[in-house]
Amino acid sequence: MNPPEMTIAYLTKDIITAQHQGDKCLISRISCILLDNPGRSGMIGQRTLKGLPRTMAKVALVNPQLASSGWTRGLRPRHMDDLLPRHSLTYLSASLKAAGHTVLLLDLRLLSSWDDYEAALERERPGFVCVTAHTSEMDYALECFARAKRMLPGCVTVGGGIHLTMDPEAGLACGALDFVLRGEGEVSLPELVGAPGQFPPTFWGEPPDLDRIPFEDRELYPDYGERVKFPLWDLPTPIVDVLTKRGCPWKCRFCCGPGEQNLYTRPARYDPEVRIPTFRHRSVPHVIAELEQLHRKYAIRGVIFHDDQFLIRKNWVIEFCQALRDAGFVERGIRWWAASRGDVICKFPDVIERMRDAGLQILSIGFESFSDRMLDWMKKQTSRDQNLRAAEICRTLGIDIFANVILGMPDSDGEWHLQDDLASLDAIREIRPRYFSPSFFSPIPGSWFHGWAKENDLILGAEPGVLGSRTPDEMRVRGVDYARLKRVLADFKKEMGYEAQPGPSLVFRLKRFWQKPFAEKLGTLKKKLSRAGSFRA
Ligand code: B12
Ligand code: SF4
Repeated sequence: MNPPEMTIAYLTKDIITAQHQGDKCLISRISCILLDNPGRSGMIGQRTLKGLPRTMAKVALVNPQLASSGWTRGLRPRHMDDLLPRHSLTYLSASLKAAGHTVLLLDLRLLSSWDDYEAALERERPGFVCVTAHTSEMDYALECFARAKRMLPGCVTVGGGIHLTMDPEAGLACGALDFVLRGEGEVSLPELVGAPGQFPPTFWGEPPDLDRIPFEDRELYPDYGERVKFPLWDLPTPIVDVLTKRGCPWKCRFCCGPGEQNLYTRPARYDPEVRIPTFRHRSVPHVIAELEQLHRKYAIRGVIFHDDQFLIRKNWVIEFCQALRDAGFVERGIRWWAASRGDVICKFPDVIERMRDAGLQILSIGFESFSDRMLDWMKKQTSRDQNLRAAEICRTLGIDIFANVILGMPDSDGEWHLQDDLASLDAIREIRPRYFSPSFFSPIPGSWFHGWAKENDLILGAEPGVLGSRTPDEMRVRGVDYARLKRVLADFKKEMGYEAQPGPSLVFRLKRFWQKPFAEKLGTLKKKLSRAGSFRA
């Protein structure tokens, strides 16, 4: 046997033994080796993955993220929405590659126009065009399917993600979409790509064991090593964002949480037609193994744990903090960001302290409101008092607060009361969080409020780009004086010094400019000067 064949033989033997003995960590380590050696993964994938793919295909994974970003914005990111790789696609890519398929990324943020998208399809001629979609991006996702079918009539189109999971018809009705995979895709998408004839137009993906799927294929974004250097908040760079679990057990009425409980589900044992939530954690060693790999590859110093809620199971968090220490991350000064809630912080201040000791620097808190009446109406299951105490706990522990507040929400009588928003801003004035993230209420499809607002005819226009997002700029429901609210918010931000948009620092931008090849530098300079009106080519 020559050395590469030997590696395959050993890996095959090891993976079978590991599967036999249920050794999840070994399987995930082997998955990493497979990802690091894509040439090998196809062969092993074919022999070991469940569902044995029959046809190897070229699969285009499409991110239609133009609603929160824009054409080419991913090339020179100014904001998190321009910057971060899409987890759904990096996870799906890893599983497709492990099954032997070839993957191609079409992220609209990295392209310049629809012509560019079509040219890439024409050039690459993928057999499958798979598009992910949040609500806010649905129009762009439909356009991606339509153009793919027009350019390559023989290609198979597949849609997935939260919006299509909640409403597959919204996609199928366009006539350019062949399959909607509802729920999670790591197990079932490679199977569909291997044998599309065996699947109906709409079906549920099999929820994966999170410790048995390969780590995210971050190199799907060829410049990932550069992306991690982008500064976010005050975390030390390089920064990666990582997920440790799927799902959230709370049911806040403004949130698409019930939609997520639809997304991360499995069939009930008593009736396979009924879907029930499967809230799942990755094991601590599995997350640590991924962090170690990221540290080896990118020398990471900052981590964003992008779970909806970081502290759900206390014992998991305690074990995780200890594991970070044991693995040397605390010693190396790795600092991190995570999200939590007022009630949870009050209930477990000791765990928050352990998190701080293990490197937690910024805690994003979903305060949402400081009016008990509004918190009850939102079914947030927290109180004004808990929110204030949670802030105090963080202040005492020296943890920076990232404060989330919803403004412009009508009360149960359908009326909006400015005093509720003023009460929230007063509390923020008192807390003085390091970061302030206000949003304007949106009855986002999938949330309880969407049904309520529709019933009460409160929705102002239903464009997915507007309803699917919460940025504090759009008019979304009747009865809110948005002009006044915007003025109040602008004055408040100015008074508190929050008005500057978080973006890359001047030093970072200069450094990035300096690293460019000479011709590109010249092009950028010309563009800047012509924008300023002082340059004529
Ligand atoms: C992390 C995160 C972000 C990050 C994104 C980081 C990144 N690198 O991708 C940031 C902070 C940038 C972000 C921004 C926003 N977000 Co966000 N975000 C999340 C969060 C917490 C996790 C998403 C995630 O990565 N999950 C893990 C991956 C693996 O799961 P997944 O995306 O569901 O993908 C799986 C399946 O859906 C399926 N699948 C997905 N796509 C496809 C495609 C095909 C073809 C197939 C077959 C399968 C498939 O397979 C995947 C693997 O199993 C979710 C909540 C949640 N728990 O899902 C909210 C969530 C997705 N965000 C939401 C919102 C509203 C936003 C914003 C619009 C907020 C705003 N500014 O107003 C923006 C804009 C987002 C956009 N692109 O349009 C909503 C979306 C609701 C909706 N109906 O659309 C969610 C559900 C939160 C909520 N509960 O309300 N977000
Ligand atoms: S707002 Fe946060 S805690 Fe509430 S359901 Fe959504 S993700 Fe869960």
